Amino acid sequence: RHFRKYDRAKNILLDFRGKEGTVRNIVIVDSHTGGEPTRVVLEGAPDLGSGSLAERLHLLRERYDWFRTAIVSEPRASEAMVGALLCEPTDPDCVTGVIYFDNATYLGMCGHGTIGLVATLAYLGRIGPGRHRIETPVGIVTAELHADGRVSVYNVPAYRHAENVRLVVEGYGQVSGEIAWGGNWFFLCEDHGQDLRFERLEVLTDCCWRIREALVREGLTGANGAEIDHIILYAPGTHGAHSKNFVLCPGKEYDRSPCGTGTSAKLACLAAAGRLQPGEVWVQESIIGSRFEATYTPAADGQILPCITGSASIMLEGKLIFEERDPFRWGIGH
Ligand code: PYC
Repeated sequence: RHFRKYDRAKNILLDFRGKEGTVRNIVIVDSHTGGEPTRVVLEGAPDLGSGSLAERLHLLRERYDWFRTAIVSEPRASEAMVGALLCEPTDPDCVTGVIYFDNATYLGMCGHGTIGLVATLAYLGRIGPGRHRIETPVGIVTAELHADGRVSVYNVPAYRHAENVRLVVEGYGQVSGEIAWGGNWFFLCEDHGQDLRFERLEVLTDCCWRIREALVREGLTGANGAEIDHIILYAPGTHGAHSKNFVLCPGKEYDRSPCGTGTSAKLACLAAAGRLQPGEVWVQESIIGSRFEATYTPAADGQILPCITGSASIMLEGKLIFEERDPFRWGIGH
């Protein structure tokens, strides 16, 4: 880290392994989806080659992680920001490829981010109403831009991995829940005993973090040992919503939106339990009161194909500046 150098004349950055990366002209558009921000990076990323999106994510993580922190960390962004790096897709039928990341890590898929990405592409005049395929590191998703600006995301297949998982959570006692995949790994909990109110963000964050620690302590994972890095608490919804949630993301930030991949995981659990029929609408409310509408169609092997609908608002377009004399240009703490 200490060996990073920015050569202003040549417009290159040498990272601590001596690799070069361009840091000028990082062109962005910011949006928010139900309160959760997305920063789409249009230009200026390091060259990640032409491998699969999963391979490019691996390269970004291993070699250019400073790029992630520079884009989404404070002081340039808020810790809630999710980055969406546009990439050339390997499948020519896709309108774009995308790699999502947040203040702590990289995301396989991101529902609110895909809604923000589609709204951004529409704002830029790159797409119009209709269906568009988007390549992600965990598969191709289809997004439909409706004439009124709403976006429906046909997500990757979701499934329940484990049910009735019991945990003893330090400071909170015993809870039970389900482990499910919806494009990321989730632990979904209904019997947490917490009052899901916005004023209680700190205690809700602490409770979820302790659940996450308990999962690690008990060696509980998703398929193939994957870390469960998203925790969701549920309560009855308000104003006609079926449910309200509090979602804790990997970097200890809560999702302001109802979480598209989390809602996909929820649908998989509801379907597996026979609590929601194919095509039936599930309205998921977030801790700040924003909403997604969700439905599913059954797929092979007990999996489901979720469809999540929401809308995003464009907030900003601009260019990021990295001054050499700025000690926090890669983000506070990086
Ligand atoms: O909407 O899928 C989502 C998401 C994941 C993390 C933050 N939002």
